[in-house]
Amino acid sequence: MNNKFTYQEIMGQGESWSKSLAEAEKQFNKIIAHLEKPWSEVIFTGCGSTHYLSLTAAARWQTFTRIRARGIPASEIWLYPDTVLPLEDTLLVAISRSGSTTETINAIHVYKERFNIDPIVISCYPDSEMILSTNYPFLATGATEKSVAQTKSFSSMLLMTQYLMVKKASDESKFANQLFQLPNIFNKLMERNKDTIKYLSKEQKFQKFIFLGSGINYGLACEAMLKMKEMSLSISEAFHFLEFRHGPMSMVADDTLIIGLLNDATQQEELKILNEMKALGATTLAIAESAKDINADYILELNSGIDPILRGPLYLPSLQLFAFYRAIEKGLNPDHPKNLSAFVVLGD
Ligand code: F1P
Repeated sequence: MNNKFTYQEIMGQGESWSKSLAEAEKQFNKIIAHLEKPWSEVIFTGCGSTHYLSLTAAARWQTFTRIRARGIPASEIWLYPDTVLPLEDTLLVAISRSGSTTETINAIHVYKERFNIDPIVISCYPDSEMILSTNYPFLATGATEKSVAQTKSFSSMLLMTQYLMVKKASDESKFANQLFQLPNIFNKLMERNKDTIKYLSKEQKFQKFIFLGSGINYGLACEAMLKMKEMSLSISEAFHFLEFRHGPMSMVADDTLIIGLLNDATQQEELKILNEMKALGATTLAIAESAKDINADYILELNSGIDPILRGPLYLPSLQLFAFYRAIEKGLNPDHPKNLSAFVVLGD
């Protein structure tokens, strides 16, 4: 297990988060003026995992700053700009672990042609084309990883977007203090939940994995779904909680594990769906701040004390580890996922 670099990267996230926050502090003065402009909208963009990161960041950004924000796949900006780019000046935040993905590079070109503005680029590689092409780089060099499937790079770059978001707050210090607590929470979180995750990953009856997340947690559910696909080649889907009733629940049977990423404020409504699916034969796993009043079959408790808008990175490591253990259980090598490369470069 320990010889797999994917495992080391998953378990090294606490350290990566510390490095990324320290790096953010050092870089922020270079982009603060750009960030402070009176943007009418912020668009986050990326591909694959970093598209799901964009969804995750946008939902938090709009909730926290009240400025309109969207997460859009880079290929949509590149090839269908009129369907997604507004007319007025918009801040683009391009997110790319490699900084070399063709679609995201092309989306940046379209944005610069249309608005004559540089995007903020969040990436792990300082010498990448995206970073070298902008005046507003925001690097997470401590989050580079060997694995193809993004783990600590994803959560660290999410942390970087939350760092920028908090800087927009009037009472910044309250939220900034919470952000800097996340690395210390990581180790206790993994210690508390790893046995449940390992046990479930060995359960052979589970052949379908459904990740449910709503509001600020939908993008995280999508990313957890992708990890399960990339690492373990399992049937894995992601839906908004209440959307699952409108057809997809037809898939539920006793081979189905439903993983619900619960929101504090709406968890009673979300638990209803988990309980209904239990009645149809599914097994349920809830991830929540507190296990209190939760009647799922299994629970991963965060117990963080961190505001919901900032605790997003804490939902991921357990689900990344779940996908990792499931891959090992199936005799696969999560360090080298089938069919995939670390990033996608398209020919002419
Ligand atoms: C984007 C990406 C990853 C995906 C796979 C291929 O890379 O699509 O999200 O998991 O590794 O590349 P990047 O633009 O974030 O480097």
